[in-house]
Order: sequence, then C-alpha cells, then structure tokens
Amino acid sequence: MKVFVLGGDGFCGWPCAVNLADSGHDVVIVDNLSRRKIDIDLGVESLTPIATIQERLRAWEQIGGRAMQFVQLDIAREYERLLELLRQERPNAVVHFAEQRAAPYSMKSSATKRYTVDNNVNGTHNLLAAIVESGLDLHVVHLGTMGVYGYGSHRGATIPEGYLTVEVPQPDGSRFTEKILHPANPGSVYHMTKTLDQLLFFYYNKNDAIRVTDLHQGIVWGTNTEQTDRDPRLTNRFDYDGDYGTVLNRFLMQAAIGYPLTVHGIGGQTRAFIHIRDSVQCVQLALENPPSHGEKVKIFNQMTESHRVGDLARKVADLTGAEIRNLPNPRNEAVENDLIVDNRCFIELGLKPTTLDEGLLREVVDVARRWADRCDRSRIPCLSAWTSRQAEAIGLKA
Ligand code: NAD
Ligand code: USQ
Repeated sequence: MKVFVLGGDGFCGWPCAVNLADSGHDVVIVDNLSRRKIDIDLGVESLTPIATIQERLRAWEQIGGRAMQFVQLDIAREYERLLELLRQERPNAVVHFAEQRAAPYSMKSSATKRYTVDNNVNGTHNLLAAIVESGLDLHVVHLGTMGVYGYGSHRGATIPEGYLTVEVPQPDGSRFTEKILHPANPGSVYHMTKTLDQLLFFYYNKNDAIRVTDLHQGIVWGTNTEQTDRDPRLTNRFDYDGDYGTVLNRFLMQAAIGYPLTVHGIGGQTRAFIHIRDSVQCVQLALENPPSHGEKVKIFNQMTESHRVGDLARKVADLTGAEIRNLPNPRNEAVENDLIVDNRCFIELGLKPTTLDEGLLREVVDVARRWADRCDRSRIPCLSAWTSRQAEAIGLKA
C-alpha cells in the first residue's frame, strides 16, 4: 500500500519508514526537518552521527532498498500543500509522527509551550481537515503517548486500551454503563497536546467516519533496527541531552561515559517502555490491521514493560558499575506511582517483545560506548523546570 510517514526523519519515524519500505509498501516521507533545526538552536547533536535525509535515502537505495520519496513540508503551517500532496499521491494510510515530542522542551518557556501547542494541535487538525477535503478513504495511524492517562491516580487499577467503562447514575436510581475515552491527565504541555489530539480524532471519526488508530506509546529506548543497522548512513538518532534525551537511553549513555546516573527525586516514577525495534513492528501491525469502516477510534497501548526509574538506574549500574545520583526533580510530577497497563491488543496481533534484559548490554556496547567521545557533558543536565518551585529546587532561581 502507499503510506505517508509524517515525521519520517525522526527517531521513531525513520526506522518505521525503512521497515515499511522493506515490507513492500510505497513510502512517502513528509517532514519539515524542524527537529534538526531544534538541535541547532539548542546546540546539541545526536550521540550517533546521522546522515542528512537525502544521504539516508540514497544509501537505502544503494543497498537495494525499495525507493522512498521525501517531501519537505510543514503539516502545521502548509495546509494547501498538504492537501495537494494527498490529492496527488492518494495514499492508503498515513502514519503521523510529526509533532514536537519532548516534555522538557515544551516546558522551557512560553515560546516553547506555544510552539508545541501550535505545531502539534494544528498539525493533527490540518491532517484531518485535509483528509475530509480530499475525499480520500484512508487510515490514520497516530503516535500518541501513555502519558495521556497520567501517573499516580490509578490506585492499582489496570490502565485499559483507551476506553474506560463507567457506570452513570440516573435520577430514578438506576445506572447505565458506557465506554468513554479514558479521562485525560497530562503531565506537561507536550503531553497535553496529545490529549487534545485524542479529542480531534474522536470528533473526526464521529463526524466524518475517518478511520484512526491511536497508539499510546511508552518511552522508546534503543537506537537501531534490523534495517537501520544495514549501513552506517542509515543509523538512527540517539538523543541524550536534558531536553530530548529520554530516561533509559540517557542512563545508558551516562554509564558509558562515567557520568553518575541522573535519577530525579527518589526514582519512584513508574513508566512504560518499548524498544525501537518493537515500536516499528507495532506500527506495521496497526497499519496492516485497520479499523473497519464505521468503527470508533482504535486505541492500543504500545508498550512492553513497566519499570520504576530508580530500578532502571540500578539495573544499568549493576551492568556497568555506574554511580547513581538522586537529583532534585525539575518536573512537577508524582514522587512515586504504580503503573499496570493492558497491552493485550499487540500481543494478540503477534508482537514478540525485546526485553530490557536481552537488549540493554548491546545498546551500551554497540552504541553508547562506541560514540561516547561525541557526548557533550555540559548538555546532560535537565534545566527545564515545570514551575518556579522546581526552578528554585534545581538552583535556577534564588
Ligand atoms: P522526533 O523529534 O525524533 O521526530 C519527530 C519528527 O517530526 C522530526 O523529524 C520533525 O522534524 C518532524 N516534525 C515535527 N513537526 C512537524 C511538522 N509540523 N511538519 C512536518 N514534520 C514535523 O520524535 P520521535 O521520538 O520520533 O517521536 C515521534 C512521535 O512519536 C511523536 O509524536 C511522539 O510524541 C511519539 N512518541 C515518542 C516517544 C519516544 O520515546 N521517542 C514515545 C511515545 C510517543
Ligand atoms: N527522568 C529521570 N532522569 C532523567 C530523565 C528523566 O529521572 O535524566 C524521569 C522523569 O522525571 C520522568 C521519567 O524519567 O519521571 C520519564 O522521563 P522521559 O524524559 O524519559 O519521558 P517523558 O518526558 O515522559 O517523554 C518521553 C518521550 C515522549 C513520550 C513519552 C511516553 O519524549 O515523546 O510521549 O516518553 S510516556 O512517558 O509513556 O508518556
């Protein structure tokens, strides 16, 4: 099938694009390269050296990969071009990764809060409006986040896949049950945009019958996949800086360079994780198993394991001998939380997860240690504070 991969130059999007091309799909990557520009603005670089999108595509074809197209386009600001591209190419499906995805970056300043909301909400809305205007019958697969459910309020209950069954009391004392979108409880402006995306999908599915699968993805760890390992020019990005680096990859890189592991608070935050190889598999499974016409938005919890941040640090420390440092938390988040997640949909579709125990050492040796000398230690601290209280706690304000 013909698939648009919006945000196909990014950390999750690039390995997804090559995987889909490898499976015989016709892939069109649409990306405005904003992520590469943000790296320049922040003065950071991926730990792994990454080729330009043009070099990536050339390399992919040189090693015999099915050719992919690239279109540089901002989905949040270039509505007419997006509509024209849909009309011209008539894709069967769109995978939507094209958002500003870092919680700390979204909390840096009013400017980054406003950029994140403008970019993410407009981008998703433009896509949906353009699909309606084009008249195309296509399937949207969106990368959402586990963070839409919030952390700390479930009191041991299992988080369902998107919908919660509730009982509503009636004036006559009877009750009816209904499945509603799980209440939203975002923990950052970035996470808030994902909860707004959910409402956009709900509405356009109800009003225009657009078929949507929303993947509530956990924190992605790891770097390369079977395809991006085939040539150094296909190497995926690895973010380690205080804004874009996610917790487990940061710990792996910190261990590799002898930097004490940066645990926020007591490390009681429990989060959901998935390896990039599994993320790529899940997107393919979702694409190849679309909702039927008239079906409501399909929601999958795209994660394979839950861990406490402090336990992850201990695991990495046991493997590498790294030191652990508990730091004041720059985020306004629960000190500790439980997290029990239902992820049956993907397991039933055949996902075979890569576990932390199998994959961790390989990431440390093949990636973090290999590229350790490219790390700029000054960019490791997390300096984006959620409120003035946290800014004070991390020493940014008197
Ligand atoms: P990324 O920043 O590496 O990639 C995002 C890509 O989208 C970049 O290439 C960027 O240039 C592009 N982009 C952003 N705004 C755009 C716009 N307006 N028009 C066109 N292109 C645009 O991020 P990622 O880690 O690959 O995340 C991809 C998606 O997956 C995001 O929506 C994110 O919320 C979601 N997600 C990521 C993780 C994770 O751990 N990385 C976990 C859960 C969900
Ligand atoms: N943390 C540390 N030390 C660090 C970095 C982070 O203790 O050096 C803690 C944070 O305080 C937080 C947890 O680790 O409690 C996770 O932080 P993170 O940066 O790894 O993940 P998060 O900000 O939630 O965002 C990432 C992706 C985002 C995605 C989300 C999935 O950047 O795009 O949506 O993971 S989820 O967390 O499941 O919502």
